[in-house]
Amino acid sequence: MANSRYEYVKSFERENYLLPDTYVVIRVDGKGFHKFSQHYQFTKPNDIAALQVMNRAAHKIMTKYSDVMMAYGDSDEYSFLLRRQCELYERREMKLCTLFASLMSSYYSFYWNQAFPDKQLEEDHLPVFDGRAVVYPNFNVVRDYFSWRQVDCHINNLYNTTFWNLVIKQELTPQQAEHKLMGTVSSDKNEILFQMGINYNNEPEMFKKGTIYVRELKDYNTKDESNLSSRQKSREDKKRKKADIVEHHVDIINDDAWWDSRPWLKD
Ligand SMILES: Nc1nc2c(ncn2[C@@H]2O[C@H](COP(=O)(O)OP(=O)(O)O)[C@@H](O)[C@H]2O)c(=O)[nH]1
Ligand SMILES: [Mg+2]
Repeated sequence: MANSRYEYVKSFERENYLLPDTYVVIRVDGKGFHKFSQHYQFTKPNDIAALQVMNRAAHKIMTKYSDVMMAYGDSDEYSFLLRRQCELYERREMKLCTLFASLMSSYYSFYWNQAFPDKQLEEDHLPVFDGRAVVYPNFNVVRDYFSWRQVDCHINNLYNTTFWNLVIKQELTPQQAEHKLMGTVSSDKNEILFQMGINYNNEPEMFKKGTIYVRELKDYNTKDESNLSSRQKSREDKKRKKADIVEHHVDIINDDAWWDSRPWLKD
């Protein structure tokens, strides 16, 4: 109903347009997954099938949105890197955050049903995700952002692996295990694991490194898209849509070659 006397209420709406020409990272995080994972009896410390549900949801989001150049996830969170010149929804922050959080919630539920046909989702224990967007001014900070998330994954996983092995294998109470780990550094935890016959290095890469999805462009020439015609822009978008989205479980913190061989992430 156009021009009704009520239409003035629209003028109360406010919108934040994410700064142009900056890298956007949207991070989604499961709400109350500590409880969620207990309720559905996730394997401790890592539930492969549940992590794969996260991964499939993130991969699906990347296939739908060609502006997402890479994604990194572990535990109940995923970070999506939108290319610098992304114009999705005019870079409206609320639109993007709510969209990505809903996509994650819906796809997670969908793939959950496939992965766990005999663990029906219950109305009081549904998977829901929040979302936030941050803009970064240059690619060094973007790299540091992903390093930050991967370090977090490593620290949490080393702690959780040690903690749950103390509880499950050594039959310590959670309080005793927590006490034993208090004030320990990484090498102490490695040693405690070693004494239980576990070499942390041999733990699955997905647990230690998290999951990285990259849109792998072929025959890429560095381009500044701001100078392209709309036809050329849509041709570039077609290439992004056609590109393979490849899963990795590698160290992206120190590997300059890994980043340098994917210059399109920067452009
Ligand atoms: N057992 C188990 N728990 C997990 C797994 N992935 C995530 N979680 C739980 O989810 C929590 C996620 O952390 P965080 O987002 O900080 O907590 P939240 O506020 O409860 O969602 C972890 O602390 C774990 O309790 C898993 O693979 N196995
Ligand atoms: Mg959470």
